[in-house]
Amino acid sequence: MDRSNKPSAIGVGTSLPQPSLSIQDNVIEASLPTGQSVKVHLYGATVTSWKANGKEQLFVSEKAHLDGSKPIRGGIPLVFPVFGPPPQTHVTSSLPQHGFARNSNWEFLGKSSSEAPGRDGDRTDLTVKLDFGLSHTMLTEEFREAWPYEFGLVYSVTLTKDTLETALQVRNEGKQNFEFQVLMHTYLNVADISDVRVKGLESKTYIDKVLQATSHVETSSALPITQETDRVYQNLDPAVPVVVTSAKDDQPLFSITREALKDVVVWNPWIEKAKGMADFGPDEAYKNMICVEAGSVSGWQTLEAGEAWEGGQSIKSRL
Ligand code: TA6
Repeated sequence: MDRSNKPSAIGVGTSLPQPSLSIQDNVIEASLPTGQSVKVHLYGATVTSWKANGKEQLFVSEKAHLDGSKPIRGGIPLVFPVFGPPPQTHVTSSLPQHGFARNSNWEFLGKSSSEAPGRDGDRTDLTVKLDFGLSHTMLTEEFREAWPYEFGLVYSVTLTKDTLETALQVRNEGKQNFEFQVLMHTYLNVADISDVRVKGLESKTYIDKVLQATSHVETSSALPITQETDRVYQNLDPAVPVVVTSAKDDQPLFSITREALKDVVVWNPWIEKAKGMADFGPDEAYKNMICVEAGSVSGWQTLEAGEAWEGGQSIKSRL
């Protein structure tokens, strides 16, 4: 792992109380003096908790495997270098669904804190950034054989008073070009899926994986979720938020903006698929989650030897 880019701790004024950090059983937890916290499992560099306004913002299945035996069902699993079942005629063909990033052991590279101007401008708020690394030398032999490229990933999880940001840097450290897909498979926690609407998708083209991957154009300005939903919305302006709102008062629950990620997947397994996943529980939990997943999955990013790519998302909660 090229550690030259290891973040140096950015000193903040001693006037502000520092973020707290704990590392235990391969889980990194950080919290801000303003009460927000984030938890990341080194397995998959999977964010499994984001608390803000005193509430858990992410959904994690009660039956999720947290022992590294399989990808964690919930939080923010990281999808790389392929989204979905790998194409059988592609170099990723022998990788598992969604690639190897979410089922590999990452290393914690360090924490840095910084001050950001508060929303009302007259005070500074503390932020904390956690960096995680994965390189080809850290993969299992199975994964290395399945995708024989020299790469380096640095995944940054940044907690601020109002947002959670996740960003991935992909570096091609070898001599061969490679192509990849990437997605942040975010499971958002909602009180009642029947009250949820998703805005910012109107007039966008999407691939509907429930309808044999046929192409459609979104006509709804506030998409309800009333059945199994598995849609890849394509070529969105990353700066235009996708907003999860409450139907009863039209209040925003989550607002997601992206950088370099032009696709957004909306997924809810609904009743039958929820029952069919052994690690999804309780069965009724489909009512308390919606996946809104920022990604670059409609084609392939090509990275030439020595090149780097960066992309990420910023989620505002309970605005
Ligand atoms: O992002 C939606 C999706 O691709 C669905 O098709 C469903 O497969 C979901 O991901 C969960 O995939 P997983 O491999 O985590 O069971």
